[in-house]
Amino acid sequence: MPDKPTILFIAIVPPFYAPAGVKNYGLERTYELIPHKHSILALVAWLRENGCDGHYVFVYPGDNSAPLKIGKAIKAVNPDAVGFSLVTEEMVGHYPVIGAIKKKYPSLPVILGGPHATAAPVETLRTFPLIDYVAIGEGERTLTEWLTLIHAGKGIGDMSEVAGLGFRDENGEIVITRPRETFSDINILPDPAFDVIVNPDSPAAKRSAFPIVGSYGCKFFCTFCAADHGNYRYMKPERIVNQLQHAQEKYGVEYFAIRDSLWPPSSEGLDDFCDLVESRDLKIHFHFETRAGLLSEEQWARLKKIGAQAVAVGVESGDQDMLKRIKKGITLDMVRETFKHLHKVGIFAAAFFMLGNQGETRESIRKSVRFATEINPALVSLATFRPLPGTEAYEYVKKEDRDWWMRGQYPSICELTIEELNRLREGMHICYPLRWRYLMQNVFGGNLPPEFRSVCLRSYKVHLRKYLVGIAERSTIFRPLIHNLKKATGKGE
Ligand code: B12
Ligand code: SF4
Repeated sequence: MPDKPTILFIAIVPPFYAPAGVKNYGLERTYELIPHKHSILALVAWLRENGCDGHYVFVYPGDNSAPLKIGKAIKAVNPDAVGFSLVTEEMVGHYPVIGAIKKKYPSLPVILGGPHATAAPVETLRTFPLIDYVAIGEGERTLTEWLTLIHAGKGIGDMSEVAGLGFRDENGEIVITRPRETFSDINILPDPAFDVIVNPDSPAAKRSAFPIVGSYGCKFFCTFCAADHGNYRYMKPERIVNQLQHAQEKYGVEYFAIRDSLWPPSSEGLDDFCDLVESRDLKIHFHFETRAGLLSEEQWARLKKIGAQAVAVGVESGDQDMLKRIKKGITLDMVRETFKHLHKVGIFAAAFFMLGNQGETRESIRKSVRFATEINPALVSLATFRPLPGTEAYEYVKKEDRDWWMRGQYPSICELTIEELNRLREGMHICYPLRWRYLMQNVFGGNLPPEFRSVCLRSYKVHLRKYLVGIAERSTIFRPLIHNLKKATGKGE
């Protein structure tokens, strides 16, 4: 047994973290994504500050050596418990790993936290009998209290005083303890334990898009999102700049992926952030996600000056009634103004749209298409809506369809079928850049720096090829030719 309460976190990382590297927002330079879970970094840091310890082992999907790697980590750490931090769509993929651990180490307690456990604690314990405990909501204090009891040899009979916990009692009945209070000020939390994911001697950190998250919850109420709505807290700009500086000095990081769902947290805090980056003379580059209507043209210009390269704006729909229905809290005019600033300043701007939210119609999709071409971003990203537990939109899903994530087939909650939505999404992705205005704004004209123009030109060429192949595949003259070509190059059916 370890000398202090110790947990080993285990994760199968999502495929987009594959070592081959990805191109963030289509940027010319390739940055690697560090296979991490921000929750785990936050929890490990807290554990260390509070008399406990935490370790992390990750494996890639389909890796045959995964059981060996996990087994080695369990042997090396000899933990009191193992922990998982999962979103809904990871539950099914991770459960066999939990099964394998339980088979080999039946007495090792398993605890699950994160958005799925928080949104559906009772269902999780009912559906996944090998999960012993679920942590509901913010996990720092729940975990230290629980782990300390586990380390002291306590079991389910002693857990009822730990807030924010779910488990099965001696009779198999599910017990949910009183709610865990949230931190009113997250500035008291330690910096994430980056050392569990990055090795200072590895060149990988230098090539990475280094992850930063500086907020808990969200102040908005979008119906498709499972964030802790209305309970928004964020770290002071100084805390974030310290993290950037630390990562740069210790690991040689140049590029940061600010992962908050909403950044900067406020228009007012932005000036402090920029002042700090400038006064410390940090040479950084970064991208982030933001909300329309938050920043002025001057603020966008300042962000560009201190290293902002790309930004994704959650637009979701080009139909004002849809925006209202999904409680997005923005207007189309706010979006128009934001993209006007971004074009003027010359920041690579992506617009994120969703297809298939509640009340979506063919007409509202037509409006989204028209709106996307009007605001004319360098990249349009479209996602087919998935109704996640913990969201308001989940209430629109028929009862019998609510376990869709176990089957891997998400249901539609609007008048279009999933097949129709996916077809439209694909078509829109292909056709979006194939316009003269796109080229004039993002390639031949506009204010984007040269490396981003070439990204846009490449996007144009890739989609033009797809479009032409699509036409040819449908034509009776070219179809056999393409079939034979694909066969000859090994890309065929
Ligand atoms: C940052 C972020 C990302 C980042 C980084 C994710 C990562 N791996 O760290 C990126 C952009 C990569 C991402 C991707 C995705 N995300 Co995301 N993401 C977020 C976001 C904005 C913040 C999460 C965060 O890091 N918060 C800070 C940390 C410290 O807090 P936390 O994660 O809430 O963890 C706390 C508790 O949950 C608990 N806890 C968590 N794990 C554990 C484990 C144990 C053992 C214990 C005791 C406690 C515990 O304690 C933590 C500290 O208090 C949230 C929205 C939000 N505002 O919360 C969505 C969110 C988590 N994402 C979501 C989704 C759906 C996804 C994707 C599936 C999207 C997609 N289709 O690709 C992928 C899946 C990625 C993955 N497999 O992890 C959903 C999950 C909803 C659900 N029911 O599943 C959320 C809630 C947004 C939404 N749309 O509703 N995401
Ligand atoms: S989608 Fe973004 S802005 Fe809306 S509630 Fe979720 S985190 Fe907040």
